[in-house]
Amino acid sequence: MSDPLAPMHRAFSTPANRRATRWWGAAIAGLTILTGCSSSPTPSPGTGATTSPGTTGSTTHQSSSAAPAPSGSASSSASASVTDSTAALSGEPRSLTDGLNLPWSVTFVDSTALISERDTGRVLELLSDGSTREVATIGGIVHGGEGGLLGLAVRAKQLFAYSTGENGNRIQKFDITGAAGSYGLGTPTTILDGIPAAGNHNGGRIAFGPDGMLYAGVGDAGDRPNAQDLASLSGKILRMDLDGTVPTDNPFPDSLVYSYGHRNVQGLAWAADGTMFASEFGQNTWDELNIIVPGGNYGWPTVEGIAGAEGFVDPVQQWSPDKASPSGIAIVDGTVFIANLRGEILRAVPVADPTQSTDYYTGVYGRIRDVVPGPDGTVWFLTNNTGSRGEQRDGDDHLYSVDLSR
Ligand SMILES: [Ca+2]
Repeated sequence: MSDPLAPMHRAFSTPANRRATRWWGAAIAGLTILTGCSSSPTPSPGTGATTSPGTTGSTTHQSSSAAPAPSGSASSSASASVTDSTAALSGEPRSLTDGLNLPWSVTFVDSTALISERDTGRVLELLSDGSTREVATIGGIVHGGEGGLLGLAVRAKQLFAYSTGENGNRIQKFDITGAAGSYGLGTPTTILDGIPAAGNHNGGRIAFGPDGMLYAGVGDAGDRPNAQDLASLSGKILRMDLDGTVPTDNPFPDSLVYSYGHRNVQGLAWAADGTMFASEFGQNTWDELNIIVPGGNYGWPTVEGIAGAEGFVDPVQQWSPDKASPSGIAIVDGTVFIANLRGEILRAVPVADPTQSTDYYTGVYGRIRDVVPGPDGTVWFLTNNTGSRGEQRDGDDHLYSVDLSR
């Protein structure tokens, strides 16, 4: 723990990290193009400049700015040019179910969707007729503010849930009993407890990586310095085995910490090549989309957004919180989809060039909390208009499905 940089250097030399390293190299090459070639057909760099507004999607472009690169990562490859296209959403979203109360997360057991509700503590099952039934109510939840029942993830026939209990935030696992139409939960096993909790910044997203490990986005719980303290679980992305123990190949010995210097991470997803993405709420200036490398320091609270400061990994893209406030993310067909609350936008970012983005449905469906890969290549997303911050629309809240054009 005494030398945070040592694990970073070790991490950057691992095979798992070469993918990210290649991307950084490509980004640097792209920057050279942006800054050194006036005849480049790329749009003018700028944060959040909308170039082609439309009813279904508007494309924005942004400078990737000067990201500090891991040592030795410079590459002549320019594969991540800004000409890469984003998979497009097609047609109108269809409401799969409505009447949800502060839904927070959606995941699947076999082909059945399970939905968490933050304040009721319920896990719901989506039935084939579009109605929902209660699978279980998670016990021992301490409700208040942004705490409650948050992220869900399923592995085989076990449900993992991140919720706020009397000792702080915790991750529990449950055997899933029954079958579609009659799912239930067994008794809980708490695999991690005592994650600092607060009215705000509880993180709460959990997801399984391609390595089979469970990852959790944890907020700073309002105690900013903890994000830089490797002895604290606050302001981190954690990586654990399915029983909550530390994997032997985590970047810091005997520590669940996978990356640090985060303010509030509520979105985790992996590209087909294993590159890990995470969304993060900023304070007042910049919300972030980051590529996560093991042992990386993402800057909070020292810096926010693309700072170019030594020792910190910069986001690959940033947005003003009023145009974003990103919660869940999902990767489908080479595109990172980002659910945005305050910005009321479903945003699409190409994995091949994460400095670009396309906005969908701005203001149409209200606050968007989560997005997941749906069946058959569709994209599913949850609204979040119930509760004190939302402006309720008919039938809120909804789970929607939308097609991708191919
Ligand atoms: Ca950051």
